[in-house]
Amino acid sequence: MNFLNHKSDLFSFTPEVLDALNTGAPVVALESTIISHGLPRPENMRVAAEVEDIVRSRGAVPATIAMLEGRIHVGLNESELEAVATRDDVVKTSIRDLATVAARKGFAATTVAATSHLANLVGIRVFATGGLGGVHRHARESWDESADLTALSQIPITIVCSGVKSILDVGATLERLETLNVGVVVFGSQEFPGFYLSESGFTVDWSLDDPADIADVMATRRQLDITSGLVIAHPLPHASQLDPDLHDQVLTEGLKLADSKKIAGKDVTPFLLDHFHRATHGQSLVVNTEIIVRNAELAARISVADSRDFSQA
Ligand code: PSU
Ligand code: MN
Repeated sequence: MNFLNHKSDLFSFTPEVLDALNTGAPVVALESTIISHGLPRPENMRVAAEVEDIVRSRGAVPATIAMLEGRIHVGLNESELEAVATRDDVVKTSIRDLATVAARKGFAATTVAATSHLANLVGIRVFATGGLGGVHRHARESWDESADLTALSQIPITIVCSGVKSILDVGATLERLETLNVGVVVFGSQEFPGFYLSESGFTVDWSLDDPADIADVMATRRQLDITSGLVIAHPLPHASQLDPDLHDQVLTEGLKLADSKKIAGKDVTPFLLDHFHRATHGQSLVVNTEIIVRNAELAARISVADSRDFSQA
């Protein structure tokens, strides 16, 4: 873990994250694409701070990951968070782009894929986000499948999310997660969640409802040398979900709009999320915020249980 011991030009840690990593205290990784490209300004800044607060309140240290002027920051102070939330030159960055943005001394918001890679590299085992990337609708024609999937097939991180974004083909994504050996467990239910919606219409084989049990699964995966990721899907309570009829209507509109505007590649997900926030007059933003905050809270509880197990192993 020489990233921590040597002053590297490539990495920068906040003191609280460095201390937690050196002492084995619980740390939760948080991604930055959700801040720069997933939420509208100025709410993105407020949500990012709220998410960090809830992690701390549950006894873990938040490590929001981003690249600033070519340097990877694990943990952001307030002005760094503000840079990610407000600068127009922050690039949505997956694993393949990290080194290129670094060479240009650029600003990068890391996706689930890139955040998982960096978190694992520095020894963070738990990560919270909103919704995973996955197989897009009409992927048969577009071949658009998020690099989040292949990343999670190779990175032993536990990621708490509200399933995959409902703008995607959920069934196809679940099939790909199976092929890619990514573990999938739903927290407190067997209904795989649908991001803005509590249910996606798909069920999974495994359900756990205690963070300590999830930490046990993580420990056993380490013993078995299983090096793929573990998805903990965390459904919203029904009372908090977006109205399903509104959801379906806005999604149909959004997909049509994206098609007519020829939105492609990495712009598809930010475009559709933005369409939701506009077309629901902020209702989807309220739901999206609750998703991220709840996931961060659960991730912190898992991280606390896991760091206890890890230090005893
Ligand atoms: N979840 C959210 N909002 C987001 C994302 C996830 O609630 O903005 C981001 C994540 O960074 C994820 C990315 O990795 O969207 C997936 O993008 P794509 O579909 O282009 O792979
Ligand atoms: Mn894509």
